[in-house]
Amino acid sequence: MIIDRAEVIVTSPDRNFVTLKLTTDEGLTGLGDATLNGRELAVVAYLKDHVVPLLLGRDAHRIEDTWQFLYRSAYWRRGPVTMAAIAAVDMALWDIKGKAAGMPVYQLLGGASRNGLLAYGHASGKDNEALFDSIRSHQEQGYKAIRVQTGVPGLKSIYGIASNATYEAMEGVRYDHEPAQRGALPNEEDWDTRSYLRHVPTVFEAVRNEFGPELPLLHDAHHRLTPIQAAKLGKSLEPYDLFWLEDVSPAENQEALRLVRQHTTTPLAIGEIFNTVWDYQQIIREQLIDYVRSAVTHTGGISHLKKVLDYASQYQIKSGMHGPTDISPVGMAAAMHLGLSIHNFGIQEYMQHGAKTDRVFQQSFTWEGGFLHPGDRPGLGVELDTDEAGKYPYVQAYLPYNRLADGTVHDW
Ligand code: EZ4
Ligand code: CO
Repeated sequence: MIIDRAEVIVTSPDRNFVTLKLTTDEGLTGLGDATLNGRELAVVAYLKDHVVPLLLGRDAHRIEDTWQFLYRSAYWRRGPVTMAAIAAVDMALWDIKGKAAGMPVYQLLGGASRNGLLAYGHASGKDNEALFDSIRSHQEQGYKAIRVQTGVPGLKSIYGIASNATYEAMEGVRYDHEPAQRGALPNEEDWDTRSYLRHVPTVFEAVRNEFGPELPLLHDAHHRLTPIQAAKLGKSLEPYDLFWLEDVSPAENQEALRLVRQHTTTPLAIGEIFNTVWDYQQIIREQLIDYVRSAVTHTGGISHLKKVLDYASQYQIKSGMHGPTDISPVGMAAAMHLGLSIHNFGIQEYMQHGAKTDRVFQQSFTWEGGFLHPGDRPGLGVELDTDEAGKYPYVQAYLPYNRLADGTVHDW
């Protein structure tokens, strides 16, 4: 079975998505997600100019060989653009293999290790009242685990809070929350670490008082803290029994997690911006984290992320795959097939896409009682409606960035 056609489809129904579509000489198609938020067109060029020409005529069944060929023959290894491009090829080939076998991809990965995937949603509010409403509305939708982000007194707009601008851009769709904003320039947000560190524990205390001890709660510090600040936050949140504290410090310094770990028993999750197993080498071996945050889309596909998670499983470290709105329905489906099959599944982030996105990507997953399941259609179970996709051309959009009160650029 030969790869006969390879198309890169860019569409922006509610936000930008990049999808690779492979077609075999037997007429089977496979989809792969290559969306890299705010840098989408770099991956499009990488695929179109340098990968598509290499794929045509290759054996569609040779997934591992194709992965190794693309990774090693580039010479320039790793990096978000390269690994998103390879991820898309890998996903599309798994999709094709599933269709050829007449089986959902999770069956090819070893079969189901559980009945469904516990998923968490994003609750947010600029103050506690708005946050509580958002938590309640998530519980009404069935969520059994909830990420909590709030405004910080004195800061205008910060990461993780659904804004009115977002609602307007999304034409009323409740995205809670979509950080990329359409426009020619990135939005500037403000940041103050001391206010944040003072405020967050009070929010979790209020949430525990209102919602009780059972509800699993998560929080994302989004790379903003130094190791000692991160340690302090982990410690101050211990009474509120978090499911995890995410991205406490900039993730490229793996050693920083040693210091954090020495000071707190709050579970740590990291890795949404990692691309390969090498980014995890030290923090997995030294057991410095509890959850692996990589998305299939940004870590070289199902084949590579499975290797990372198998490595993590030797240390009782579990999956917590990234599932924001910038992971397309194809990338989400890939995460669900992988998550259902591995033994060390932890939790799946699930934010829900808008109605237009769901019309472009026809999906077969189910979401019931707080649990996801990829469904039993052969392959990944997602088809792309090219007519619908064609209605929504690419729109420039950027992630925001941060400045401190004195004007210094800070981590976002
Ligand atoms: O900011 O996906 O845990 N989720 C996150 C996300 C990221 C976006 C970046 O594209 O941190 O909201
Ligand atoms: Co995050």
